[in-house]
Amino acid sequence: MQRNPNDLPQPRRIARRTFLGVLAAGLTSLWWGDAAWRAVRSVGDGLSPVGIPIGAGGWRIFTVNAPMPVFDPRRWRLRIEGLVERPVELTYDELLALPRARQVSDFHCVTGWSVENVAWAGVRFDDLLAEARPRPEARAISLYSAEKPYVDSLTLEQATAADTMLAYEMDGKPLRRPHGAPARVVMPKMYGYKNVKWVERIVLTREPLVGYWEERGYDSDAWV
Ligand SMILES: Nc1nc2c(c(=O)[nH]1)N[C@H]1C(S)=C(S)[C@@H](COP(=O)(O)O)O[C@H]1N2
Ligand SMILES: [Mo]
Repeated sequence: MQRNPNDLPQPRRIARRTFLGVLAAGLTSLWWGDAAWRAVRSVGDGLSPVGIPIGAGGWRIFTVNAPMPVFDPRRWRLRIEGLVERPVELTYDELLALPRARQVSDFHCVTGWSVENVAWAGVRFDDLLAEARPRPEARAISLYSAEKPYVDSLTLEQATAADTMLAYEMDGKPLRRPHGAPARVVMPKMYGYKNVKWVERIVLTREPLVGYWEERGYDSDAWV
């Protein structure tokens, strides 16, 4: 039986003191430091996403395991493996060299907030996967985050649907750390939890795997 996401406990309101503290720290770059993440974790119940209601344009920053991954352009690699003829490992420059796609789309979190008209640039999944040559039996991809153990999946049909990409730019700038630098999934027709941040490994599989939040009760049928 599939549960209705609305039956799940909603994220608790961040306590006023914590909120003011985070807000004050937000005025400095220190805000993205580990202290803020300890504050965030202290209000989370571990059962529902905790979003930090700060960021331009109504974004809330979601994370399940502090501290957020740090992107080092020289060491970063994106692995593509599983049911493929040729597993590949891309550097950041190699990712940027793939055919570039752009789109403007809305973003919806299942907990009820949205951001409209986000400008993204990135790579379409058919271009991204082409070099690895998916085998005919591959029907889905698992998208593993550098933020462990976050993972989710898309069928190949969903991954190659219009407006779906692995994005490396948001609103004209390289993706920032809290939004998943250097690369995140953007699938505007599905809820935010499918939009895995800090993607570092893509595995081709026969069946879509049950994602992090799906294991905790959200619907695998994540269409908005
Ligand atoms: N690695 C990782 N990716 C993630 C999440 C997360 O906690 N960790 N949260 C998801 C959820 S529930 C939402 S709504 C969006 C939020 O994106 P944002 O943090 O850029 O606002 O990221 C998604 N991707
Ligand atoms: Mo979400």
